[in-house]
Amino acid sequence: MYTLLSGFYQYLTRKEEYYVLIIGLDNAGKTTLLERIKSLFSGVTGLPPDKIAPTVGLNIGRVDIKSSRINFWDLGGQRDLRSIWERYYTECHGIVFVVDSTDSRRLEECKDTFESMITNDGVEGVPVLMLANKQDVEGALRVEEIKEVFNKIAVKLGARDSRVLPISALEGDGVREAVDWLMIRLQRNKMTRPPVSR
Ligand code: G3D
Ligand code: MG
Repeated sequence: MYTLLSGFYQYLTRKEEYYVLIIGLDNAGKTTLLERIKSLFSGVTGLPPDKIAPTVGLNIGRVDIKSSRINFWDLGGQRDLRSIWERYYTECHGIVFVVDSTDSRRLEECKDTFESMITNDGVEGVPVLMLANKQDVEGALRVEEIKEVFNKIAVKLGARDSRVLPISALEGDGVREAVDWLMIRLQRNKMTRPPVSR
């Protein structure tokens, strides 16, 4: 009887786990975004912005949404850390690429980084969400302007789901919508990249 009940309990509490990479150049706002997602979706207050140090290695955030668990991996963005990203490509279910919309000087570097990610065999078929961050800053590039730059390489995205959305990780604007978009795509892409069942 106990086995039966505990089996039933496990069935009810079973979660599908997904892994999502948060990548982008250093200073784009990846860790701020991760902390914002954690505070929005798990009720845990994230680190205050002045406590966020440049990421060396990996920050992990785990949030439960409905019957799914999403593990966000915030990978460091400094040039010499980017080579590590591809080790995670084959295991992830989705990718969030964060762009600093206030840094037009590094837009070209950002584009090259995006292109080398998107053309990597390991990410084939994985939904990609590009976030134009820091929209709260006056004079920041608008989504349309960011899209224009990246449209040139959009053909390389192939048939996968992709989108560019505006956010402010610092103030939280657009973050919920971004995660909602991602959730739907992860579910939709289940056949190609099945979640881990726990
Ligand atoms: P990273 O993890 O991609 O390297 P961080 O980036 O999350 O460490 O953020 C880098 C800097 O950008 C931080 O400022 C952070 O507060 C700021 N930032 C992140 N998101 C936003 C945003 O949406 N709006 C604004 N205005 N700033 C943002 P500091 O000054 O601490 O270096
Ligand atoms: Mg960081």
